[in-house]
Amino acid sequence: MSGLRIGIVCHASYGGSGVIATELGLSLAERGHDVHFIAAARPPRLGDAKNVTVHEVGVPTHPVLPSGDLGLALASTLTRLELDVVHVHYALPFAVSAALAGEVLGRKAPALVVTVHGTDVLTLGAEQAYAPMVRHALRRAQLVTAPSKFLALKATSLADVDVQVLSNFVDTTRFTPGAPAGRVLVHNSNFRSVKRIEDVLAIHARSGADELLLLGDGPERVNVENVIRRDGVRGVTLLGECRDVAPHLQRGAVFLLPSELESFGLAALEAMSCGVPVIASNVGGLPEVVTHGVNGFLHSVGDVAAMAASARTLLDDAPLHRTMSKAARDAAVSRFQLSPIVDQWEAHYRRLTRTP
Ligand code: GMT
Repeated sequence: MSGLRIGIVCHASYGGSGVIATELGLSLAERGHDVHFIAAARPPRLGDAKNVTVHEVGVPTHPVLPSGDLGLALASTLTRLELDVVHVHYALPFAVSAALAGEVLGRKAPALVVTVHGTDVLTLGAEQAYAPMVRHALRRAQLVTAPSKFLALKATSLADVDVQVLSNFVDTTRFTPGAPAGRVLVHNSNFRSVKRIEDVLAIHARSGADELLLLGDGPERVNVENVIRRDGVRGVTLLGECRDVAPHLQRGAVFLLPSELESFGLAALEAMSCGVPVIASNVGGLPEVVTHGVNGFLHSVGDVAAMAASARTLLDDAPLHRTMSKAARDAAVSRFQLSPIVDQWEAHYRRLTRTP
């Protein structure tokens, strides 16, 4: 079967949407497709992969347009690439750019696939300033997907379109169980306020853990450092952004994700694949990933006392930890493995381009 020319549009970030887009594109390239990444910069998890083409979208500025316009520059790039399929990860601004490029190209337009990921439809995309454009773009797409039932419902109510659930996934051959380094807690995020990292610190302080590994970086970093100093929180290691997070996850006994909201929680899934049970908030799509009492614990947002008590239980009760660790790994392998989910993507692209 001939390979397709597939464009993947994503944020060049360590965030979950960029990770999923990158892993999907790399898998498609391994399967013989001609994969083009279109982004503001090279997505970090691509590393030095040579079997894909990266188009870094330049955004010219001018005194009359001081911050430039990524959305328009991206749309222009898309008109030049002669793609069969363009798959955008994030509605805003990418789906809008791709819809605009499609209007320019007319009958030569590639099939448009939009995967919404979170803030793009939950908050930012629902703002009056952007909602009409997001709605228009979702309606123009041949396929709109969301990684969880929770987000699919939200996207449907925003745009009144059919949204299919196609789950996020994890490479269970790379994210494998390691040797936990003792009473170690781990958290991995883009350090935005929605992640409630102060709760992560408070859970650590009350749990009796020896160490907390903080992976990632973002706007809350300075605040986190200040709280650590102010409250004398001990045993915290700030690792910053890491391209390969698996070795750090493998050191953990428990993964913490006490977010205000998550449409899915890819960071939790990567930890589960490493056999690390998760303690998270009972919100959004997290209950579709973590099963309370089986492979982790879910508590109300902000219930630091309950989360700390669950962490202490897992640190102190070795047989329970072993059972939950195995259940976490089993869930990742049985429900979220990369290959069968990439099969589903491929089938959608083939159907939309009507190639044999
Ligand atoms: O939308 C965001 O807030 C950022 C986005 C990202 O790029 O990481 O995160 C969302 O997409 C991830 C991948 O699907 C999900 O794992 C995250 O749960 C989701 N974040 C939120 O819903 C806050």
